[in-house]
Order: sequence, then C-alpha cells, then structure tokens
Amino acid sequence: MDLYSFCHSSTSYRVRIALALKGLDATYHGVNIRTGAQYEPAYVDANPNASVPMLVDGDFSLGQSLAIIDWLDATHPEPRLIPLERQRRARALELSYQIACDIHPVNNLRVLKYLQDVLKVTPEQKDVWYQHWVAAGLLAAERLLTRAAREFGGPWCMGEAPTVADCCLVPQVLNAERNQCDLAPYPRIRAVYEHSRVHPAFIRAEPQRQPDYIV
Ligand SMILES: N[C@@H](CCC(=O)N[C@@H](CS)C(=O)NCC(=O)O)C(=O)O
Repeated sequence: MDLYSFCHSSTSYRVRIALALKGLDATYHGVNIRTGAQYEPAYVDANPNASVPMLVDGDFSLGQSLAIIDWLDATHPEPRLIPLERQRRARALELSYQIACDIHPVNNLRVLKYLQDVLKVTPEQKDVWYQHWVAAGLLAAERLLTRAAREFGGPWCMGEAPTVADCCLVPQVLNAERNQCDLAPYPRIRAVYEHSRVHPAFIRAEPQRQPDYIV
C-alpha cells in the first residue's frame, strides 16, 4: 500500500493512526499542500479530491480519510476501528463526523487561504476565525465525549479500545494546540488526548516522525 500524506495534515494523521493501530506499513509519499502539490494534474487524476490523504492499495486509489479507514477495516478487520456493536458504532461515527464535517472543513488550508488571499483578512482576523470555529466544535465534541464516557467508560473516546473517533479527535486537538486554542474548557477531550500520547501507534503517526516533516 502507498499513503499520500502531508506531515501536518490532520486528515492524513487520522489515516496514519489507523494504519499504525492495525500494524500496517504503507510506503509514505509526502504531498506538500503548502506549495500546492495536491493540485498537480497527475495527483488529481489519482485523487479527484485534490487533497490528502490518498491511499493506494494495488490498483485502487482512494481519498477521504473516513472512507480510507472504512476500507482498511474491510481489508484488515483486526483491530476494528469502526465498531461492530450497533450503538458503539453509531457513537463512534457521530463523533467522527462531527470532527470531520463540522470542525475541520471551515479551518482547512484552502479556506484559510481564501480568507487571507481573496477576502484580505489580516492574519489576526484569520486566527480569530480559526479559534472561534475550533472552540465551537470542541465544545460539541466535549459534550459528545462526556455522554460517551457515561455510556461506555474507558480511557478512549468510545470505551476500552481506540476507534475511528480517536483517529479523528487526536489530530484535531494537536492542531488546536498548535494554533494556540485554549483547551482548558474540555477536560474529557484532554483526558483522551493525554491517554493517546503514550500509545505507540499514536506516537508513530505524529507529524514530526514523518519523512516529509517540515516546521
Ligand atoms: N474530508 C477530507 C478532507 C481532506 C482535506 O481537506 N485535507 C487537507 C489537509 S488536512 C488538504 O489536503 N488541504 C489542501 C487544501 O486545502 O488545498 C478527508 O477527510 O480526507
């Protein structure tokens, strides 16, 4: 398998965690989205999303991190990241979609670049935008996690084992930290995040451990 990824991309990071949790090795290809490598015609041909990550498995190429994690669960079922048990599965997807559909898109690179380059907002205004949407999103995630802790217990988002929800949460929190967002109001998020920091798969997937790492 081949993984097309950018070190700082939180969506790539989700897939790197998933691969590491399953003990899978994929050949790493850095795609520098800061210089626009995601728009190169050959890349867009393979990944019409024009974004990272992309997984290539044999002659099958696939974009969208959650679709990739679902593919990995189908092709390498153990350990499962999208739980089989109905309620846990629904909760894991609920939180994953909240992060992937509500938090991430408004703070994606192309959105921030549009704010700055076309709408001419200042870097300070861009940071206010970022922090506003992250705070709103993390507050909802905190509520979802608090309910899940009552339902399932355990140190991870959905109980005793990491799931797709942890693959989504941890990169989003690291991004928030990197952008000076205050994490104090989210004790459950911080607890899950701290728990993940010492897990070998989560460590292996960290941005600074990737071959294309840049500051
Ligand atoms: N929903 C997609 C989002 C992918 C995405 O937007 N990735 C970002 C990096 S985190 C990207 O490639 N951005 C390039 C750009 O904004 O031009 C997924 O989950 O894979």
